[in-house]
Amino acid sequence: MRLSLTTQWMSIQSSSDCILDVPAFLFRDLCMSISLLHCALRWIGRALLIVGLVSAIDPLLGAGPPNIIYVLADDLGYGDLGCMGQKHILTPSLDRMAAEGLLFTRHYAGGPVCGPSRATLMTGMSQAIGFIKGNPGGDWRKENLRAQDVTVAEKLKEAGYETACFGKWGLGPRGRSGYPTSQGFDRFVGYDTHAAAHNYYPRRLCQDDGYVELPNGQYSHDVFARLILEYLRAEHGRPFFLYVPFTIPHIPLNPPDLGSYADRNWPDSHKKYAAMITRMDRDIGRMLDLLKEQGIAKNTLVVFSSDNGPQSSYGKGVSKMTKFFKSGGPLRGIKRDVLEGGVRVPMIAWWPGSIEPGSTDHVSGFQDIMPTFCELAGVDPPADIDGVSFVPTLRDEPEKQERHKFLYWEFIRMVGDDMRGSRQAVLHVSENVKAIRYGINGSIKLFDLDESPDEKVEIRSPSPGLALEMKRLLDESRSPSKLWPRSALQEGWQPK
Ligand SMILES: [Ca+2]
Repeated sequence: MRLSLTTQWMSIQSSSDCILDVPAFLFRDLCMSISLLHCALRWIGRALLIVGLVSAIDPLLGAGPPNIIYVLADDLGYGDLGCMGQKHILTPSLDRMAAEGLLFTRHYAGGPVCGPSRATLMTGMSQAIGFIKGNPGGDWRKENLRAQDVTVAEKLKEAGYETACFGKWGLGPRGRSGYPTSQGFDRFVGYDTHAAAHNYYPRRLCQDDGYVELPNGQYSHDVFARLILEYLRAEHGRPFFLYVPFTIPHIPLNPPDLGSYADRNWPDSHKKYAAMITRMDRDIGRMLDLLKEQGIAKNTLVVFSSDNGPQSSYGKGVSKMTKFFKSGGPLRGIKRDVLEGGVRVPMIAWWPGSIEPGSTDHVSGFQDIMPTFCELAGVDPPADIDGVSFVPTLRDEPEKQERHKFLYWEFIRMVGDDMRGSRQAVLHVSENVKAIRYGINGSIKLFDLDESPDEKVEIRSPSPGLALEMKRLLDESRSPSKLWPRSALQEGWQPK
């Protein structure tokens, strides 16, 4: 963030209007004292003005914490937005958000599929140390967030925030410990499980601890979009945290209309996919406009990202559609892969007046959201997380930014998955080297992401030290788990 703080101090340090020429007349000493006093008063006045300005823009210095809105797309690829190089799908609002905000080009999802990715987002714990290492609902393993798991919503509540979640939750069904209202959210409207979210025209949605019936043919995404605007129009006596995990562009591809794509000479699925993303983009634009209209944009941080890479063709690997749109951008891999395309996602942070426009290649991940939001809210994050606050990056203070040593992801193959075999990956951040292993007894592939960002060309002769370090990280980063045991990473393993 190129905070005006820096600019103000620089202008003072470069100011020369207090340098005194000593007058050569009789009352020289008296005049000099007056001048010095005058100069001192001007300095004090400026200092007070600066403190006032700074406290108005910097939540850490007294103006109170900002509102925070976190919008999450579902299965949106690294290359699906115009600001990330997309040529066919129109995303004018997100492009504008990126132009006005800070675009993170090295941001990583918590995992290659919904469940662990969202668990990391909510808890600040990566897949290496987190409790949920695979998809919780709708699969063979139905574990969810436990009562003792601390979410970012709980921490922000502790800091005095109002909290709400509209969209797809996926970390615990109604009536269980993982459900949003048991995990720090005052309000929840949406799908409690992943499987439920696969129907875009549901008869009802969860609403707090009950249900709300929907009219026939109601597209659920439109409900969430309307709820956001209602929420922003309502009076909030306190700062708020609004978490919006949209279901777009996850399958099924069945939006209410094809928008501006109706006449394109594309397969139907392509038109629908593009129309879904543009619909979501339109609603994000309405949200940003309303924040400005309400006069709260300058005290609201909005973050946008996606929970994993683009979808597969469910049984046939990378789909023709994903190839057509180049949804992964320059990266190789899709959802369920630990290749870059499976886990690297766009992230935009927008906060007019506080975050200067630009882009950053700071290596960050979903686990960093917890400590970042906690820092902005003025509350300590849980001690046992492995996320790193990126507030210094938001403030354009890279010299103060703590770096990750490594990032870890894994995918345990589940029954019915189109991916063959389980896999792990680790990114050694300072070396920018990635290690990928299919099965814990498999050979390790090493990629230098500077030399081969699409992970097609392996490092030919890695130094023995680097090879050993990467193997050690793959072997030892992972915390023990009864539910997703290390043995499940073996080739051919089947759940009991
Ligand atoms: Ca997903």
